[in-house]
Amino acid sequence: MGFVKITFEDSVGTIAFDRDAKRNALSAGLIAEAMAALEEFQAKGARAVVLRSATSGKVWSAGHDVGELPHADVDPLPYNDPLEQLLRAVKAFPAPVIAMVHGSVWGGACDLVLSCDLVYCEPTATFAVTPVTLGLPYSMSGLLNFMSRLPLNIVKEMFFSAEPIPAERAELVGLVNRVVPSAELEEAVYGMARTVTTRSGAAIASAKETLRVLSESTPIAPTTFEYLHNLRREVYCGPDYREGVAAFLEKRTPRF
Ligand code: LCV
Repeated sequence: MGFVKITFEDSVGTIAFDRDAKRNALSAGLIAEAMAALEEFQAKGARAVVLRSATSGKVWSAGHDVGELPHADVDPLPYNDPLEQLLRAVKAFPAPVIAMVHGSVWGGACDLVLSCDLVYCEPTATFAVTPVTLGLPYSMSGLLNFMSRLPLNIVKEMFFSAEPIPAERAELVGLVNRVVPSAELEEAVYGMARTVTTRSGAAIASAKETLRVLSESTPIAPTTFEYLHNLRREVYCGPDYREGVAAFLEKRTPRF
């Protein structure tokens, strides 16, 4: 227990990741606490939520806890994966969720940032999407989330290279709403949160849910879904995924 710190003040909830020993890797335990916090905030009628790191150190979150990924031959990002559940909970929360980013963001944590409604970061923040370093076939819903937020060529650059995108470029391509000097980040984020609390919560909740449904409404035929799922299955049942996870756990460079 104790993987997140939560506060609730003036109708604004804050969830702060507090697992620096593992660079705020999003484990099932940390996610369970974050999900419970969202439920508590909703019960209290929160008008905004801030997602941040308690340490404000080098790493905002190292992404999915790789130690909790299946090692081979099993879909690593199934619908009921804890991180997938958190992404859906953030998107469905009936008030704006604001990502306040200090430091580097990796893998599934990038998907989490892009599941938030607004993203603010400080100048040293970076954003990297890393499934190809694990030989991992990313989820269709995750790819769609990036596609709905970023130009396709930027999505492909991020997913094909796994290279971190620095804050200045992240703002340029629309990954973040604003880059703010570190000393001003907290005020910028909570200032926006306060502004949102003075607007109609009902109108915001309706607009947020409408935008979510419209941005996810990509009708595909069942055979198309099966085709795409088979593309992923061939990867997570293949040699690259087995090698990628093994290399990570053995702290060595993968050989694909
Ligand atoms: C478990 C970790 C992790 C971690 N899990 O500190 O997007 S997808 O599809 O890939 C998705 C499945 C996903 O999100 O996969 C995870 C993607 N994340 C990454 O590739 C980032 C992996 N981590 C790193 O590159 C480094 O840890 C960073 C750059 C984040 C921080 O480097 P730093 O030198 O500050 P260490 O690498 O020494 O890590 C400190 C401890 O945190 C663990 C890591 O194993 C180490 O644990 P021990 O002290 O027990 O050895 N750790 C880091 N990331 N994602 N555990």
